Amino acid sequence: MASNNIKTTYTADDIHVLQGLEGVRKRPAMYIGSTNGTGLHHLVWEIVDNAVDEALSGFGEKITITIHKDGSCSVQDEGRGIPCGINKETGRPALELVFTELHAGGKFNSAVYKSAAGLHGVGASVTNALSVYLDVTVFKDGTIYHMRFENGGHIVTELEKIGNTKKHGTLVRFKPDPTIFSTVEFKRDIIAGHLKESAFLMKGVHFVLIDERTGDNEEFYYENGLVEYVASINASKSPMTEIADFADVDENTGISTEIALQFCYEDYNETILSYVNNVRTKEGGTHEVGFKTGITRAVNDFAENYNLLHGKKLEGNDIREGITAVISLKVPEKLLEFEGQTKGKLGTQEATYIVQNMIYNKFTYYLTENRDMAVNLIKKCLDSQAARLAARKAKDEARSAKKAKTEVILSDKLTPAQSKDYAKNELFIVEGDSAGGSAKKGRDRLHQAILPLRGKPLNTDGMAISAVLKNEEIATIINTIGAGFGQSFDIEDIHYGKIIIMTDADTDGAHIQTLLLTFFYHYMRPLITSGHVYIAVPPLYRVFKEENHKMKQEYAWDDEGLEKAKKIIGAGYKVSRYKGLGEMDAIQLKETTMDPRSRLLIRVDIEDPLLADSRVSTLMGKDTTSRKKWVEENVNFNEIDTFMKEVK
Ligand code: 1YM
Repeated sequence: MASNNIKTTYTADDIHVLQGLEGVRKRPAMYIGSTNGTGLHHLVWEIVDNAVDEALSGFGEKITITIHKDGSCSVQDEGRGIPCGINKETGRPALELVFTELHAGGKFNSAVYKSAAGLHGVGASVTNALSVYLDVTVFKDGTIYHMRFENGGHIVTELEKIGNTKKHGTLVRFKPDPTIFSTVEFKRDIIAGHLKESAFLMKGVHFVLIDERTGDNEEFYYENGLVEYVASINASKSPMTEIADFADVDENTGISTEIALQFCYEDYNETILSYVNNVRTKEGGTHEVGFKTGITRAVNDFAENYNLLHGKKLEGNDIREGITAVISLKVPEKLLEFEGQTKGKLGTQEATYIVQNMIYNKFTYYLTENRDMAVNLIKKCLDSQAARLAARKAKDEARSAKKAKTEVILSDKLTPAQSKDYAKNELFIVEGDSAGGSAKKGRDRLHQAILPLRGKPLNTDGMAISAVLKNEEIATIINTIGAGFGQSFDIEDIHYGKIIIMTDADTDGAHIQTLLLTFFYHYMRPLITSGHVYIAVPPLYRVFKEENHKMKQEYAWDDEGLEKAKKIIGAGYKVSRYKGLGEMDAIQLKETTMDPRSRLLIRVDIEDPLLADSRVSTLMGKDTTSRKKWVEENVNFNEIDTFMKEVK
């Protein structure tokens, strides 16, 4: 090895390490989910997670993320600094292991609560493997240490001491590899959203975001954590209660629980967000089960004690109408168990009774202390129950009426599918009559139905249901989907497995998408949460050439695809750029946007209700300039929005 710390030879150990990181480069999606914008931002989360774990262990109150002009990103914390001593087992510095061994962070560190371990977290070495450079500076024990990797984790500067300091903490700067990712542009909004969520969950920790590209700085800091989280989700609703906040630590297991909740009028949805060690448990799990049981028992017992039920019992659904709750658990690593398709469901059995007992006791006390509010709440639950029973009755009657007649009357605007196999059927909601016409001709008659929209559907945000229903477009959509709306919406009754919104790739099209999504979000939320709503992505380009009287053609969805298509078609190609769906004939529309074998669909997946709600208010509020600005800045048709998952 050369004396200037630049590594020139490789040992057997290095080869072993490089094999690990090489594997990450060969199959990046296995480690970070995808190589699009979502995957790109995973690189940031891996580094931020380590800084967050350190803060969670009680070291450092400020984490700074900087997006630099050269396309790199840095994360700095004020913790103890990654250990720089030699690891006995391997003879190499712990810091080196953290950035070169897969899962090393989780394996070697001693944090009791680990944010990402056992979940999606794969470790800082993955960020290193997928970067053109990664530079680490550690401030620890009076010394500044430094190490640098390039080209997917090759050491170019061994761990070295470069100076003295009074500071302590870790600074990691890395630049994503453009040969791996389809985009290497960090999105400030996405990083800000992630940091804001972390700040809500970690009260007292400052998260600073600096965007050197624009000079914008932002700080996320919440003294009251979950309470402010609930307040921000409910910002545009009408609360019926104050925000209640409960916390407890179970001495036997070390599991700590914090819950903030609030009930609102005029909202039939329940919004329950749960987290374990600061990671969202999207599929719920034992803690959510415990929460629901505890709340149901507390309300029923209280109501019974005060003779408010007259022999009736309230169901959980009746009680939870209009609730917003954030549940945050800290579970020691040895008790962590995750289940479910995406490992987003807590399996730890102990969490059920711990959360159930905690919320039962504390919520009962809370009801007793706030008796007027409690009586109001129970009235509201009884109203919900009455409405639910009435809706059920109406539906049963409608069902038997339906059986008597053979066909339901459907709008004459709808071109229905022939099949009655609802799960396989697809409803295309299409912008404009002309595209609607092509879609009608190009569809698969058996399984695809077309509903053209004239003009824009209604902005339903904050609107009374009676007014919403008066709108013809909305009424037609409700009728066509066939499963009711609001309280009486029943996902079991939907007539289509996929509801596909097909609009032009422009600002107006984006606006129509969000108007429809707002409507679904407020009145048919399970349609979105169970993954039935999609957005069709029409191609932006057609590349073609006539050769020996035959037309050769390729479609492209983005600039990268365009270059590929040009190569495939070869010299003499022509390119046409589509401005709207109307420019495509029926065959082109079928080939590019409707045929399941070749189309590109985005599944709408609103993961973060906070983002979803703020997105809805930004877009649907009266202020049209901010709406236009938001759409222009955030809806990039050349790229897949991270709100949504790309599916074929
Ligand atoms: C900007 C990224 O990685 N901070 C960080 C990481 C570690 C520690 C402190 C740390 C952990 C422990 C002891 C411990 C990590 N250390 C390791 C390992 N920020 C960032 N700050 N001392 C320091 O848990 O015992 C992995 S992460 F494995 F080396 F201990």
